[in-house]
Amino acid sequence: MRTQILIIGSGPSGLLLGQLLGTIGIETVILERASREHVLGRVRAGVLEQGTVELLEEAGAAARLRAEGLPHSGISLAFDGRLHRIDIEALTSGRHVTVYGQTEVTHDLMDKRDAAGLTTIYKAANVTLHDFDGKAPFATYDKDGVTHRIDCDFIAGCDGYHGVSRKSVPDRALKTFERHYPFGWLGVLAEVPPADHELVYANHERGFALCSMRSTHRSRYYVQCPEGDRVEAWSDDRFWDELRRRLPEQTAASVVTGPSFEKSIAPLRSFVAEPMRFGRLFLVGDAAHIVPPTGAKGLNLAASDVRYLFAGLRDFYRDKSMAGIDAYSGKALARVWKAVRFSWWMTTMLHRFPDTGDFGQRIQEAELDYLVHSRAASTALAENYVGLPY
Ligand code: RFL
Ligand code: PHB
Repeated sequence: MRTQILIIGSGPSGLLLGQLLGTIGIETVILERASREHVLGRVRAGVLEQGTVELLEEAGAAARLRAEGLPHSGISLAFDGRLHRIDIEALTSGRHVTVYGQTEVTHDLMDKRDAAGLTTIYKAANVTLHDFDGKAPFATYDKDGVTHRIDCDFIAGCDGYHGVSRKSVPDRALKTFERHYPFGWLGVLAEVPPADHELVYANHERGFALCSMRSTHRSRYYVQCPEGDRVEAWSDDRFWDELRRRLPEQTAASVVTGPSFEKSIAPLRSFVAEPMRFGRLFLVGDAAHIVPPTGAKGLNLAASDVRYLFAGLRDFYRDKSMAGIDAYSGKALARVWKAVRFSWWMTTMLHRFPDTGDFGQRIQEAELDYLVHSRAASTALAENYVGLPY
C-alpha cells in the first residue's frame, strides 16, 4: 500500500491531522495499535482552548462541539476557605475556553473520518518505522498473522508517550527533559450535576482538588493522591469524603454524590523531547511532550503541533516549499515550552509537596494571595489558560 502521509496513532493528534489534510486532498492512512473501542474508552482531558475549537472547525468536526460544548468565561481558585474567581473573559478581551471531553472530540473526528471513507487500520501490531532519514520512508506492521508494508512521503508520529515513533529515533539525535512530581491525580466521573458552574482548582492542606465537568449533568472530579496509591484503595465513599474536605464549605455542600462509572489514577510528569522532526518523521502531541494536567494543556498542545505541521505539509504539496516543514520543530517547541512552564507553575502553586517545608508553604500562600489581588498576575494566568497565540 502507498499513501502520502502515514499517521501512527489515532488519538486526537493523529485524527485531527488526518482530517485537516483530507480537507485539502492530501491522502493519509492511520495505523493504530489498539481497537477503536479501546481508544474511545479512555477518559482524559476536558478543556479546549479557543484555538483548538477553531482548528476543529477548520477540520469540519465541530458541529456537536458547538451545540454541546460549555463555554466558560472564568475559573475559581479555592484557598483560605473560599473561592477566588479569575474572570478570564474580562482579562483577555473576551476570550473563553470550552468544556468538551477528549472522548467526544475523538468520537467526532472518527465519525468524520469514516464518513470521508479514509483508512484507519486498528489493532496494527509491531508497527516498525523504516528509512525516515532518507527520501522513501515506509512502515511495517502485523495484522491477522500477516506482515504488511506501507510506503509514504512522510510519517507523522502521533502515537503518544509510549508509542514507537520517538523510540525509533537514535538516542544521540534526541535530547530529553524531564520532571517527576511526587504524587498522582485520582479522577472520578459520575452522572451528577457539577458542584459549581465553573471549574474550581483547590489548594488545601490535605492536598489539591479539582471540580470539573463534562456537561450540566456529568461531573469530573480529581484529588491529589500519594505516588503509588492504588485505585482499589479508594471506594466511592472515601473519594467523596476526601473531595469535600478539600473544598470551601459552600462548594463542599453543593457536591452531589453518586456512583462513579470511571475511576483511575494518573501519574504527573513534565517531559519534552527535542527536536520534533528527524528527516521525514515528525513527532506530534504526547509523542514529543507530556505536561501535568493542572493547566489543562495536554490536548491543546497536541492540537497546536498539528496546526504547525498541517501548514508545513500544505505548503510542501501546494508550493513545493520545505520552509514550513523546516520550521515545524522550532515553532512547535517554542509554544510547547511556554505550556510546560505554565503547567509546572500551576502544579507547583496548587499541590502539597512532601518536601518543601514551612518556607515552601508560606511562599505558596504568598503566591496565591498575590495572584488573586494583582490584575497583572491574574491576567498572566488568564492569558495562558485561554491559550497563547500561535
Ligand atoms: P494519545 O491520545 O496518547 O494517542 C496516541 C495513540 O497512539 C496509539 N499508539 C500506537 N499506535 C500504533 N503503534 C504503536 N506502537 C502505538 N503506540 C501508541 C495509542 O493507542 C493512541 O491511540 O496522544 P495524542 O493524540 O498526542 O493526544 C494527546 C492527549 O491525549 C493528551 O495530551 C491528554 O489526554 C493528556 N491528558 C490530559 N490532558 C489534559 O489537558 N487534561 C487532562 O485532564 C488530561 N488527563 C491525560 C489525562 C493523559 C493521560 N495519559 C496519557 C495516561 C489523563 C491520562 C491518564
Ligand atoms: C478535566 O475536566 O478532565 C480537566 C479539567 C481541567 C484540568 C484538567 C482536567 O486542568
